[in-house]
Amino acid sequence: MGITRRDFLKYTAVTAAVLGSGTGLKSIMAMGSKPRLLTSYTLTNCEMCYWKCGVTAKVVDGKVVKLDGNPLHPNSRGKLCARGNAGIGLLYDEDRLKSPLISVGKRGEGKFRKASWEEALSYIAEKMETIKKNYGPESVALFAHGSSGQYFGRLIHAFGSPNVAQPSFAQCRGPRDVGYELTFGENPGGPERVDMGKSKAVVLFGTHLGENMHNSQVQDFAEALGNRAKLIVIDPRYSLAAGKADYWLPIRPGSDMALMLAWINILITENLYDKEYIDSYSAGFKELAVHVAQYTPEWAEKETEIPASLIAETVRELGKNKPAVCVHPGRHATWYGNDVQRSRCLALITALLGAWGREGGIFLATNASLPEFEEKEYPEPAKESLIALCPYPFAGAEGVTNVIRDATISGKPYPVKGWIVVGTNLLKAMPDQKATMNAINQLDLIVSVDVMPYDTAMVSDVVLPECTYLERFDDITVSRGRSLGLEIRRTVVKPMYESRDGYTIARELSKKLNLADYFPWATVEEKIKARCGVWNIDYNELSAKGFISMPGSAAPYISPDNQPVFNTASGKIELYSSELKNKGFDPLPIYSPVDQPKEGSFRLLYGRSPVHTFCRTTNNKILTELFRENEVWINAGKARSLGLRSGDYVVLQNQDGVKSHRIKVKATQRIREDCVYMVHGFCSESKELGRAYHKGASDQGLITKYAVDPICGSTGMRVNFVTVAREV
Ligand code: MGD
Ligand code: SF4
Repeated sequence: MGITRRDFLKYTAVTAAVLGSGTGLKSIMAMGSKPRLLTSYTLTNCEMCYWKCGVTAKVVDGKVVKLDGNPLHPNSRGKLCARGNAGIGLLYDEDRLKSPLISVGKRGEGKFRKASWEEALSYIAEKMETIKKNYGPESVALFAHGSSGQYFGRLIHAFGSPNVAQPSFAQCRGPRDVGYELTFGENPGGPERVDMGKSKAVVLFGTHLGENMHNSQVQDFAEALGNRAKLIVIDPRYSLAAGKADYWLPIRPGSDMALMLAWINILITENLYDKEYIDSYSAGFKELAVHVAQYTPEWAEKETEIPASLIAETVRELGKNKPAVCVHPGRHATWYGNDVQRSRCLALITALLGAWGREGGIFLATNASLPEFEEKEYPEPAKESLIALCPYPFAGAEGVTNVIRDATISGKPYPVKGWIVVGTNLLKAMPDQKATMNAINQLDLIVSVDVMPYDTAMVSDVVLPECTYLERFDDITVSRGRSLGLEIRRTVVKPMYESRDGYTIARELSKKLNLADYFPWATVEEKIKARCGVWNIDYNELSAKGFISMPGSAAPYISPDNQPVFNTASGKIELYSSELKNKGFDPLPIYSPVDQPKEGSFRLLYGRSPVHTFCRTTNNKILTELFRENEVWINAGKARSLGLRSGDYVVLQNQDGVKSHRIKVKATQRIREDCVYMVHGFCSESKELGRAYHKGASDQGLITKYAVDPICGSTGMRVNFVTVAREV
């Protein structure tokens, strides 16, 4: 093989170091011919979206060459989606942030100079201290999304501010979670506890599984289809899932609740509901029955444009297959501003079918738990959080981004002068970009911690380059599915350029703010080891497997020995919500129609591509080869009447006169005449992004109007209308 003793010792030393650090499952030397390759495999998890699939990363000579799904991990089961495979495209993206940057010139001009970490962190700390002195610590707020948010959450709470918000609540699943919590006392979880692999019927209201790509959930969906489960898809667009459906109901946008209420009516009047389940576990059935009597299928036909006979036929399928019916709770639920009540309707249908806690429906979360891992407690904040003071009583612990934005603009109930933005591109995540910029312009400090120079980073005062998920450890994630699961993220390759991991950045900043006590571990790996010690978990096993499941979980289904617990006011499934009533809201969902587009305009709908995650992948070299720019779907007949064909470029203009960048037409029969559709997240304004800059059109740019849900403060974003004109 032509290997010298010296070579052998060198390679075994490296291999031992690799294995000793827990990095590799095995190390292979391809010896003899040149070049000599050292291959290792590291188990970690993905952050190309927020599903956190388990990953096996193959590294050859220090370069990541292949990512595969970890077969032991329940979210991947040996597979990754296209984005997961394309993590290498993020790691080696030439446009990555490479060093800390400090803005020069006017805010938003996008002019920066390089700075050392020492200078950048001192600058931030000094500004934060000045804001604290002038206004109080609560005047610095954190916006975060993704794994690194937790470290900055710790920092900001230690600093004395209670103001933290994530777009994953107010622009995403907030109203859904609240609707289910009000009904069942808990939300359907993330990953959602949908038992589709065992379902006899599956219902998708707007949930476009397959385009909306969450790995294991799509695998379960495929299993349901393979088992010939009845599939009912309600969507104004013939989505990928609709293409597999037994029933596609092309509903008039905004009228889903009318269909749901009519279904509830039929379930009750035709005795299709699970009487025994409802008698045992729920409260308020009589009130619900009286309330929905008005919502007949004939009435719903007028609202939804779905024939009454089809409304009845589809719900009878559900009644026939109960309780093994999965009415998918959805995820991105911020549609029309009545979103908690619409989500409540989904929860009520699930309850009437007896599907909560039943095989094929929504399975129960494990009741296993871990001992408390004690960390230094935060100081009591001097002022209540903006979320506690806001007018939305069910705003939730994850915070409401728009509440903090509003307070920043108005200065009420108290001023907000500093934003720390971690792993979220607020200008693309929140509706009304003008308002976001207006708020940013009121600030004394805005800091972005990001991997890429996306839009919000480009309008920040200081930009801190975080390394990608393949270059860092992240703290243990505890998931509550069928069992209690523990997973960690591990460093696959060393951080490139001057980038650092989120924990280190937060810890170094804490030192400058005299808050180092809150970060006693030198690295996040040390913290993980400490947690493993307290929980009596073998760190080496966790590292080697990437995911471990804790014993002691209860069965996921209701049985005589496994009775469900409902953490509602009554301790029952609240069909009639006493909590809503007490706060002055309708205890039972009431339908009110939404505005419809005027002649010549279309409702703007948006959704997902299976190969992109919001904006974060739009510069990825691999993924842009698959899907470079979004298209606008327009009904083929309407396109013809406008003289447009697929491939033509058009400009959209919304009701407030805001115009989009050019976007390609997709003329198709697969969408109703009253709406147009595009994939969310495209058209970055950042010139630093070679592939994402001005590619396609930005849905968010056109979403100048939004409808706030009065119950939880989330922003319904499907309330904008556009006209379509050929690009000139
Ligand atoms: P992303 O676009 O995934 O999510 O919106 P965002 O929270 O903005 O990522 C934003 C930023 O994270 C990018 O700048 C990316 O470079 C950075 N990033 C990626 N990886 C890392 C990392 O490891 N560390 C750090 N520090 N940064 C990283 C999502 C939000 O948007 C959500 S959850 C939903 S559901 C809503 N969807 C939605 C929609 O469908 N339509 C419209 N119009 N608006 C929406 N807003 C919401
Ligand atoms: Fe990564 Fe895809 Fe899993 Fe998301 S669903 S974590 S992108 S592999």
